[in-house]
Amino acid sequence: MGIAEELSALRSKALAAVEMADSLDTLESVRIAYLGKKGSLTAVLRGLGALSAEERPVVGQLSNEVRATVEAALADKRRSLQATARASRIAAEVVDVTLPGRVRMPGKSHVIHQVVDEIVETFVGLGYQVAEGPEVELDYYNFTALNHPPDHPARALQDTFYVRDLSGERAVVEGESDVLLRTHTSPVQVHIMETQKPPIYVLAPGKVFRRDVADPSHLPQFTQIEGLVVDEGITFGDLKGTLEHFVKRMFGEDRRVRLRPHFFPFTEPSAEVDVSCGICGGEGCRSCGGEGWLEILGCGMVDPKVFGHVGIDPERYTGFAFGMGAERIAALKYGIPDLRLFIEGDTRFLHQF
Ligand code: 2NL
Repeated sequence: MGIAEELSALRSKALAAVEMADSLDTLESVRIAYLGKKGSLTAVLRGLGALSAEERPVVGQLSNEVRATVEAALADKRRSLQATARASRIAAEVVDVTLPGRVRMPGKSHVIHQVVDEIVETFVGLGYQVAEGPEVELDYYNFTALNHPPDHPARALQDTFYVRDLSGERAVVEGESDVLLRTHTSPVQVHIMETQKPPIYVLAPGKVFRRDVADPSHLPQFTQIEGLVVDEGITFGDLKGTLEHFVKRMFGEDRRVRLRPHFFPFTEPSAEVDVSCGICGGEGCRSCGGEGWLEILGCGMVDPKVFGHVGIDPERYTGFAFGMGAERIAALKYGIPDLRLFIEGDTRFLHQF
């Protein structure tokens, strides 16, 4: 076969290969195979030197035509493959505007946090400062300074979490005070009374720990909020007025407050505080167990013995204090029958608030 026949056979094969190519990658391999430096056309043209002077320009021109034809076919095919690729990409990217939107669950403040914030705002509005302190405390600040006798039942191992050191022994600081998880936030207020002079108006929210088994009305860890006022001329009437303001802000203007005598080691006199039932208004119904009243907090006038421990003159100053569980307040506010729901982390429950 002469070189001219070889060139036209090569053209047919190259055009057929271009036509067959089904992707841009295959098309590029076809180009390299026929027109590349080591391709078939170059190989055929190597025979050019053996031709006569008359044949050479003819064959040279033919080879240019073959190259131009194949290049044109390659360009056509490239455009068509690009158009196909683009069309299928667009088809794949089509947005179905009739699809329902994706449901998003943004995080939110925990209901207990919301309730704490609301209580804090009420007392900040009355001029109280907010104080926090360590969750690990000394027996002295948690019990002794608060007038708990050495044999008080709350100090028992069954009721309080005592911290152990690395050897497993009960941790003791300076050879005298046991280390424990605070059972109330009162120690925060003891620290305040040690370091600040009256007038003191302080609210102490935070986690507290008691060795209870969780049930509908008890949690081994809960959020306590205590308040303390120390000033000249503070009376039980101030305590009652303050709590009435708080209860109406928290539960509604139509709710009433009732105090029942009680005992706490750190206050004298002491009382437990009830709010009238929001369902029956005090008549007694199923939701308040027929009582008409729901217990919400404990309070009293600060025992002078507590002032003695922190160096406040009980002849000059009097004070009141109160304490409540935020989980219990939240349960009453929202009618939740089991405190454990607040700590289980079920977002179907928590996202309601
Ligand atoms: C409750 C009752 C109460 C106090 C807490 C207190 C603090 C100091 C001095 C005197 Cl520093 N008292 N706190 C007083 C009465 C009751 O809490 O039921 N808590 C969940």
